[in-house]
Amino acid sequence: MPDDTTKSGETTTPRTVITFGTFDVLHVGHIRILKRAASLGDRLVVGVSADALNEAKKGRAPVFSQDERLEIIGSLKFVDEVFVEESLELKRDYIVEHKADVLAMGDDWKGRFDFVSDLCEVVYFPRTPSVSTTELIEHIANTA
Ligand code: C2G
Repeated sequence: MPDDTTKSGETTTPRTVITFGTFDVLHVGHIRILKRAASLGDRLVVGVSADALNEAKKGRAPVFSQDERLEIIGSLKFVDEVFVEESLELKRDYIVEHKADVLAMGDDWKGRFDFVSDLCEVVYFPRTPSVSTTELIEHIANTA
């Protein structure tokens, strides 16, 4: 879809949604949050956490490297662009750089990004209960 065209085919500035995550061992919770985020606009840009940031956030290396997670998320039909999220402190820069109109996150981050609401809309979606990468890793470790 040409950059200056919205889903309805009008030539106005497409509404850009941005979201962030590690998206390691991709599961239905990740898919649902990405689909919901995409439904808020015309294009979805996803900041995929760098391996180093993930170690800082979760105290362990991700199962899939940042390049693999970038490839996985970038191949999803409702994702238009991916980039590496190097730091949790660069939200304002990433929003400006990608001309985001909306920041969408799961509600486990509720309120944490309200500080950018002068730049864009901030939306928190309910997390998908009872599925998480950490639980999946433990389950696989226990049943392998
Ligand atoms: N998520 C969800 N339901 C789950 C698990 C995750 O809706 N069962 C959502 C999270 O709320 C988040 C996104 O999926 O919006 C990615 O989750 P993670 O991969 O765990 O990433 P996280 O550590 O939350 O990184 O700058 C913000 C961070 O990069 C977010």
